[in-house]
Amino acid sequence: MKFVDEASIFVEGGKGGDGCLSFRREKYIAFGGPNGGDGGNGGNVYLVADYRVNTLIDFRHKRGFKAKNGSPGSGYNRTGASASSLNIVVPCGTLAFDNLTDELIGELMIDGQRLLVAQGGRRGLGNTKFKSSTNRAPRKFTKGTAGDSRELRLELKLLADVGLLGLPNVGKSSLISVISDATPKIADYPFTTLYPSLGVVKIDVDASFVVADIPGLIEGASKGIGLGTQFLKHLERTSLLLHLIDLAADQNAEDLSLQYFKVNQELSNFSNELEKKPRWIVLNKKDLVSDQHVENAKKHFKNIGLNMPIFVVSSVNKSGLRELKYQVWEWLMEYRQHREAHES
Ligand SMILES: Nc1nc2c(ncn2[C@@H]2O[C@H](COP(=O)(O)OP(=O)(O)OP(=O)(O)O)[C@@H](O)[C@H]2O)c(=O)[nH]1
Ligand SMILES: [Mg+2]
Repeated sequence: MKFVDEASIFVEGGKGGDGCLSFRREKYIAFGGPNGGDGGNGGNVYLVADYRVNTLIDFRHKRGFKAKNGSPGSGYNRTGASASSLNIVVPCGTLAFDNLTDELIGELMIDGQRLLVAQGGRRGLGNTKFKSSTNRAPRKFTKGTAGDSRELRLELKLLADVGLLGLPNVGKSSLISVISDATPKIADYPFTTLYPSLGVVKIDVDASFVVADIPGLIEGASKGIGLGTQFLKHLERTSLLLHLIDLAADQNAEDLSLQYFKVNQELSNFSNELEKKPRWIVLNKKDLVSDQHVENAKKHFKNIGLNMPIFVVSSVNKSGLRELKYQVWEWLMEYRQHREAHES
């Protein structure tokens, strides 16, 4: 299964409406002057960022986008209507390139941001516009011009604050489904998630953060085993990683850290920078194991010297989620303040 984080589409602005050639024809007026109106402008094509869209997958089915043409001008100096713009919705974090020249046309990072990708054609002028003192009955008018057209390559880098990481089946999608508005597929088999997706975690009316759920990693992923590590690039811009461990997968607390080390190895093969990113351990599926097992697991993770905060949750009976959400939020606020202070 190919991971869709790239799409190529064809965009074309609408044609400008033609100007009109027309003269006044009225009884008893021998030489009614020109009255041909201008055409209307062709529609522009824009890309518009929308945080509710997560992938470029829809562009596999629809590739061509053409804005409407401007209407032609008509007699009695009537101007043709300009065509409305065509808005193509893309996820936040989309980069748009000209496919022929490879030039970066622009990036759409913020919800609602718009990028002009094909200008509509210009209106043609009616013959009225060519009237002058020396030519009172011009037969000249112009046609509307064609709209710009080009092939775009869209690339998506998800813009998430927090990335979920872990072996398949540990409960990444379950976690994002109970802390955010995301509704991913969840099932009791590996590789349920085939594409990264985003969820918005609401803390308050104007306080929220974005979490990315990605497919599970297995040993050898950096060599292409399983779904590979290609989607790890979507975690590059996150600030914090939550590394999920399935408490119920091993009877022995010592074996649980293998889940950590396997994924960590793939991460470090992929990128040093990603491996060094702040990371917290989230022990999931607490409802399936004894309190003793949880205690042993916590102790074990502390003993091996990872020096990371450890959280214990259950996505099924929703325990530990509130604390996790608020701690992440507080950490992010501090991190952002720190970064802003650094940048200014
Ligand atoms: N009992 C229990 N089951 C859980 C919990 N979290 C997840 N599960 C179950 O574990 C299985 C895998 O969950 P997913 O959320 O699909 O796991 P994932 O990590 O997204 O898996 P991939 O997408 O394949 O990498 C499902 O059957 C879930 O119902 C939990 O806290 N408790
Ligand atoms: Mg999943």
